[in-house]
Amino acid sequence: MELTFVTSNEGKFREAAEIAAGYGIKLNWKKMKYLEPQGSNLEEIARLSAEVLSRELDGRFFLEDSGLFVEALKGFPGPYSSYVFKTIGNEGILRLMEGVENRRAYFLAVIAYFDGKNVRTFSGKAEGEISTEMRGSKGFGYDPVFLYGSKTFAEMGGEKNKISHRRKALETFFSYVMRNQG
Ligand code: ITT
Repeated sequence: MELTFVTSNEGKFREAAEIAAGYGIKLNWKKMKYLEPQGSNLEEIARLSAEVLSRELDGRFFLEDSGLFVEALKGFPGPYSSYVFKTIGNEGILRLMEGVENRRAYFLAVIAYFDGKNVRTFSGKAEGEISTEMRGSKGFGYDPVFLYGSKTFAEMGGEKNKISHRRKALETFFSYVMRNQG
């Protein structure tokens, strides 16, 4: 089976392609930016993005909206994760967290799949903590500041792909498409 993943983010595509291969699914990369409506939750944003994009693209596709939610920052950057990463970046997150004791955070990934007719969403979560310094050089985005146990995602490499938010969302999604489209 082949599926099309619409994303401008190479890290997201690389991880998803590896997970898909384990299901015997070939992922095609539609590398493009699309309009992301403002919204307070990722599910709503992912769903609306897919609905708008479905009028522009031919056939089935999926996209994924993800974000980092820091408890002590009341869920920031959350839906603004992409913008915050491009502006203040990991250094900015560490600075905002200076002297903060509660370091709990989670990553959330929401996949929106357009099956040619309707949009369906699937989500996955990974819980961890914000580190006190950047560590590791693998992965992408916020990986160097996201501690999962004793390692950051950027120190884990391939292990991240076994337990991540993206992994969990994709597992539910792939099981669904295999069940429903053979
Ligand atoms: P597309 O919308 O084109 O797919 P994007 O990078 O803008 O790409 P998002 O809008 O979903 O993606 O923004 C998510 C932000 O969170 C972005 O800055 C990512 O780098 C970061 N992010 C998402 N998943 C991550 C992960 O597994 N590890 C580290 N950072 C991640």
